[in-house]
Amino acid sequence: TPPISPFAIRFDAEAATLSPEGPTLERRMSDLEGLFADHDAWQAAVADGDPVVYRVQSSPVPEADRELPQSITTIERGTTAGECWMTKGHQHPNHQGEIYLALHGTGGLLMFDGDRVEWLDMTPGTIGYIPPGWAHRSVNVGDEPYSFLAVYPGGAGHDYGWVLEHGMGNRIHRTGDGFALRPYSA
Ligand code: S6P
Ligand code: ZN
Repeated sequence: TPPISPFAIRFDAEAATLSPEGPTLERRMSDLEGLFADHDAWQAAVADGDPVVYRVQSSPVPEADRELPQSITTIERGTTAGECWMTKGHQHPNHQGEIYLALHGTGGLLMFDGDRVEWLDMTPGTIGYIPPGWAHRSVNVGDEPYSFLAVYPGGAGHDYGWVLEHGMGNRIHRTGDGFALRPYSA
């Protein structure tokens, strides 16, 4: 891909939009196979309307080496057998860092390096730093949609298989008065 020319991107934190717009991705429940602990509950949700769990809107900066793309992810509020709705989660194959800026709602950033687990509370204004080598997943633990801006190296890539193989160390469950982190096997 040839490098692109400088241009301005309009960032509307209130509306959680970037313009001009690049590609938009919609992830439905059926796209999250094998990620929730309760497979039957996941399957039932797919059969019952296959809801959109999250959307990712990108700016037109290409996902190519040395570029610095951005995207805004919005995760709907919901649970599947008590587990909070979340992104698939991925590892960057060539271990590059990334930042997230929380915009709306109440979320969290779950990170796992295959050994250690870290959780960051994400409320509007929080920048979460994802160091190289840490798989990352975003979780909506609040009562409204949770949105955040991501800025990441264009050549970082997305390894989703890593998460299917290794998990994310913890699962996030809704409780009576909030949420709880539970070991992955539970
Ligand atoms: C890309 C960055 C985000 C996620 C997005 C969706 O490096 O981390 O743009 O792609 O939040 O999550 P996922 O796990 O489905 O890619
Ligand atoms: Zn990433």
